[in-house]
Amino acid sequence: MSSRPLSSAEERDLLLAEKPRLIVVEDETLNAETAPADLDAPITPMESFFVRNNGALPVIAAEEAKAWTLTVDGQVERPTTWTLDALKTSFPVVTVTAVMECAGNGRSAFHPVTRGLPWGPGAVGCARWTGVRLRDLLEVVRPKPSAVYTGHFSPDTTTDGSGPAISRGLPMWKALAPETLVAFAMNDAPLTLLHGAPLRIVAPGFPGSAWQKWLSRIAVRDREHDGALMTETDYRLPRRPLRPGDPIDLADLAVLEEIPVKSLVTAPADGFVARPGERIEVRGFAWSGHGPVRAVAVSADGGETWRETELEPAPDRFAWARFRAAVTVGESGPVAILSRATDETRRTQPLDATWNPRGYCNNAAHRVAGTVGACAAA
Ligand SMILES: Nc1nc2c(c(=O)[nH]1)N[C@H]1C(S)=C(S)[C@@H](COP(=O)(O)O)O[C@H]1N2
Ligand SMILES: [Mo]
Repeated sequence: MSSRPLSSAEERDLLLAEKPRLIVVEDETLNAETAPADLDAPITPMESFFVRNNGALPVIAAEEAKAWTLTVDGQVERPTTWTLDALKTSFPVVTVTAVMECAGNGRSAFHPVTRGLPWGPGAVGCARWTGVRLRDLLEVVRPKPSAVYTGHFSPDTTTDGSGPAISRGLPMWKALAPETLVAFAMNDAPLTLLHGAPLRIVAPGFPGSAWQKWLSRIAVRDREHDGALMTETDYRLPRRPLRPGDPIDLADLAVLEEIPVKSLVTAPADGFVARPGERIEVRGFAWSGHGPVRAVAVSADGGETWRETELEPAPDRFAWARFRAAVTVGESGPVAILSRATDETRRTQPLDATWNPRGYCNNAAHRVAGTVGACAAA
């Protein structure tokens, strides 16, 4: 692979051209999130979709992209390499609508703060993803009985070029799930370089880290994958709650799989101003890696009282569901609006985040704060 990393200046230009409204969280490897108000559409437009790179963005020339191949090997009877065209013509092409959320989304709200990118609430989006089912490819290569996990490989490297930026995988049950894709399109357009063109994994319900971009090889493994950012504390949660400062026993950490139930208020925006007694519409989206969302409650008094919202069914199992509620604000002073979702497994968002050493999966009820005042009438 002759891809070279992009310089920071080139990365910034690319981001600005494709996504002018994103909020840059870190610009060495280009990481940028979306303001909640820009997530107020059932399908997040490309220009608003967050970007997360663990290493340097690879430059993939047009000829290289055209000649791209995907090899599936490892614990299989028939290792196979496909060209892009062969993938598109050999298997049914399917589209799923699904949320992709970075495992570190919301990390900045943990106390005490942990290492990792200080994401606010906007490292999440919901898109239409088109590709072929990973399980159709696996049917051709025929995994051996020893197969338990996949390992995914891409050409992007750490910024110092010392090794792969990330190489994650999936447990076999998820690799074989009907929603898991090797995708080449997003929102009905070819994937862009920022989102992993020519090929990426789409693993609905799993955190973004599992959605390997610039995918060139899948190795079927007889054990949990141990590639870059697959071991130690990376993308793992304690099986039992840990308090800040507790010693960490690596054996007590498990790889993140399903993302927890969560919701996001997309209107009103944080810092809103309302008139005394004004009736305002609260709306947003809710999702869960464990299955469909069943209910979303909102509070307009900082969590004292809650009411159910009107919930529209999500268009797909791992897509987000729209909620709306009308609330009447008080006569004056600060007002805090919260949303809290419950999924079909009866998992509910906590009011406070469950702390963990690397600040993953902060699914505390989302809170937006505003002010009621006569001055807002003008
Ligand atoms: N090759 C590669 N794939 C990757 C990453 C990466 O750095 N390199 N980052 C992962 C993480 S942590 C996330 S959250 C998603 C972000 O995808 P996006 O940039 O398309 O939003 O890609 C995942 N796939
Ligand atoms: Mo991520």
